[in-house]
Amino acid sequence: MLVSCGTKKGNNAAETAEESATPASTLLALMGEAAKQGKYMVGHHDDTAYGYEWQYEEGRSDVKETAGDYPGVINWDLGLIELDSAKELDGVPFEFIAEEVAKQNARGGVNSFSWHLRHPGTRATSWDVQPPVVAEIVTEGTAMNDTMVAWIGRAADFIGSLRDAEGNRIGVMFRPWHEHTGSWFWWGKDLCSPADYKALWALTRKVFDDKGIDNVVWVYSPGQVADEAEYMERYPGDEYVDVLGCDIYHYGGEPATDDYRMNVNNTLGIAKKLADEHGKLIALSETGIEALPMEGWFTEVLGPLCDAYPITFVTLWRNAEKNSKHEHFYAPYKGHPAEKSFAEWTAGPTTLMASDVAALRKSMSDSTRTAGAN
Ligand code: BMA
Repeated sequence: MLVSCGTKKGNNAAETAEESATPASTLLALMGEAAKQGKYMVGHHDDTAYGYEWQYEEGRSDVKETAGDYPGVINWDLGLIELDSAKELDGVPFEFIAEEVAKQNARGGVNSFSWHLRHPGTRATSWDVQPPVVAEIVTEGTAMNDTMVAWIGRAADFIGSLRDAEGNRIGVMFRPWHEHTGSWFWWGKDLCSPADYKALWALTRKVFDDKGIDNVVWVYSPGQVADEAEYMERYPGDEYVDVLGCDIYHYGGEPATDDYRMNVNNTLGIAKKLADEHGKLIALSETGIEALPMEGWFTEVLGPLCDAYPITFVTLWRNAEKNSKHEHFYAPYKGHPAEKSFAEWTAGPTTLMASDVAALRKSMSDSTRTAGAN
């Protein structure tokens, strides 16, 4: 039997916005306003934790050192929180993440979370796809269901614990069960049925909702798709999702630039059409070209693609410290040849860095106050 989801109505961030403001509805309104103004936040994974040539140095950020400001969005990963680990899968301590989330929020920026969690059967990594396990996870009364309820609970507790200096919950994005249109993670398409995948989302939402977690904007992040049917085949439903994202990387270097353009154009085009129909926002939830072999990539490739769609954010993957993983970086670092293109793109009128997001928040709260005074 599939786990039936409890909460079908009333707790979607967009619906709640009309009733009473929550950290989630406030964040979603900010993201909607950005998209409405034809602007998008620029994101970077693990931005203030480490960079190409440093680790855990207060205030540092490869993005800030090349673009002049912190990113509009910092993405973090929850992988290993399920096992109660003190550090996530790339070694970033969860306590550090909670502090950095508050700092990013205080400077006006936004935070988001991905989750590369372990395989609940083998306890190996997300990339351990055998044996298939989602069908059992979503079947009530099974050991796997119990395990996953506990694991999701730990993720929910952490997200719910994120607070600003005044003790208020910080609104964040969460994009669980990502890239499921491929089969490299154990929740991928060849490892479970569409119904089981959707039930996994329902289970996730039920655990979060039962705990009263009200600070999550939910992002659906398939990989690139061929058509609308593929984008929607495993879509959990409008009541579970706020943003229609996609994770698409530029593989194959310069010769494959047109393929990357085609993939992004095709999937963002599909996401835009669906978002209009379903009343959702869209995003390029993960992207990048590893080690930036094209120095003009941001102004010539990524920027024009992002500018062509009403996305609310675009996130670049991490800058692994050079001795921890060889040439695995997606934003430039000081002195990298792509620095100029990155600085130009992020200084342009459509991109929002942390201080731009802060200004947008301020303009929204000013106009709310003005409206209230009238
Ligand atoms: C991948 C790589 C890995 C990393 C994982 C989770 O794309 O960056 O090195 O462990 O993401 O962050």
